[in-house]
Amino acid sequence: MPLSPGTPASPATEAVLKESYERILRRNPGEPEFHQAVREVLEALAPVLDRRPELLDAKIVDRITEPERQIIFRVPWQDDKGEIHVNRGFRVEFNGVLGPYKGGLRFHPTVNLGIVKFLGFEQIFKNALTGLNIGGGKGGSDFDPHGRSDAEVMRFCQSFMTELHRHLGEHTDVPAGDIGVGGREIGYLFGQYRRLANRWEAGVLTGKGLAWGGSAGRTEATGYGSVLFTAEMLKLRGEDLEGQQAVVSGSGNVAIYTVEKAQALGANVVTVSDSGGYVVDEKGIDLDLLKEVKEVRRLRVSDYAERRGPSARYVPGGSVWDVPADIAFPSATENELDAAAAATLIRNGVKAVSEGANMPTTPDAVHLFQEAGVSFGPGKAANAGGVATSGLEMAQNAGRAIWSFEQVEAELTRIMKAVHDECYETAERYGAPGDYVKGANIAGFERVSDAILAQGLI
Ligand code: NDP
Ligand code: 2IT
Repeated sequence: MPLSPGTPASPATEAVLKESYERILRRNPGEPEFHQAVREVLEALAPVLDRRPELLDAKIVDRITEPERQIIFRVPWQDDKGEIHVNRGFRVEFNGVLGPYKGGLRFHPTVNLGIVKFLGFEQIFKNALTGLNIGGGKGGSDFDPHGRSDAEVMRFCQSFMTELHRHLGEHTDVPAGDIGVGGREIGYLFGQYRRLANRWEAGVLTGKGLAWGGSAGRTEATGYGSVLFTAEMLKLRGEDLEGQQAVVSGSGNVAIYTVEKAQALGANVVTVSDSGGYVVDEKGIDLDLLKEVKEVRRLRVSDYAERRGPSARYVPGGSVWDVPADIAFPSATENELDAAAAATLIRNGVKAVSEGANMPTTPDAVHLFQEAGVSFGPGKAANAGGVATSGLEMAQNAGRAIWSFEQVEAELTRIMKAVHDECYETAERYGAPGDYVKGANIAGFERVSDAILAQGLI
């Protein structure tokens, strides 16, 4: 399979891409998610590299796919019974040309170096697309917060930060949340950073509580942004969200605020899910109940169905993508929507797909959507509202300012439209109209590459 499908590159460019990709596979064995993320970006680059040979001469592809720094550390902690556990912590500082490394922390048993590298690599281009000065990074641990008490989570976070703090700083590296890391965890992490650094350095973490340096709207931002991106895609089809049936996967931060914004714009959202199964609710998801079950009580979507009454049905296992919909919002995790699921969605008439999660759609599924004329918003564009609002939090912290929810939402709306338009226009300019995947990858790549060229051999 050539690395320049659709828009064949010159033989010289194709050869360079192939050689680089083979080297990446050799040097990063056993990291399939990282390979997948890199391949998707490389597949978009042929026309850029053909037009701009200086990027080939500067070996930008080799430089951009090698992290600036990778930190792996031991995280020992004690549970409530006094038993000792040892987890592994990661922080990959992937690319800092545009600003301090920026990206979330993920606490989930599947976390390993390859997962963190895939997420960090995506983050470089996503952050570039926001137009803000933030570099790309990601971190996390194979710690599983499910079923742990607040005290256990606190002890884990304190131990994690005891090592990580020496690598962070408001001008150096600024983590935030991701899967398994929300407001509670950010609070414990910030408290430990403050003790160790002896600095009340608000800009060192984003997603903080509103009373101590957090930004209004950060909790909502990723989900809201994903819906706003969808609204822009639909506008080009002469449509909006009013009356559209929507399916959402996941029931965490991104999913909940996707439901909230989609409902506010008139969509009928009928599903949410978790790793155990999904709920289909004929009357539309009851947002207050969902928040109560997930945010307050930290329960499962099966508990939502139990409390909701006859309109809701819990389907253990199974695929949420079997539920017919006009719009699909994959908002749980990577590779959760495969080719079979895409075929089902297409058969059921789906018009738009917006990746609230990072890389939730497998490459085969992406191609099926694009061939079928479905508007497909890739994660590095569609879910950029979260990190963009983290950028706004950093701006408020730097200026010791507090913006209103309305101010933040207005800025988020402006940024999501700008991200959409840049992806759309870049795809047109490079001969792939309507291909937001190519548009996002090329636009992000060019912004980062130009900064690398300007900053010399780094
Ligand atoms: P949360 O931890 O709040 O929620 C994660 C949700 O996804 C839960 O419902 C969880 O179910 C489900 N899930 C996680 N792993 C799996 C799995 N392996 N299989 C099935 N379901 C799974 O995380 P977020 O909502 O913050 O993150 C969701 C996605 O969005 C991730 O891909 C993340 O990288 C991405 N993202 C997050 C941003 C943010 O600001 N938070 C910004 C941009 C992207 P269960 O409880 O059963 O594990
Ligand atoms: O994937 C992501 O963009 C995030 N988890 C949010 C990162 C951030 O720094 O806000």
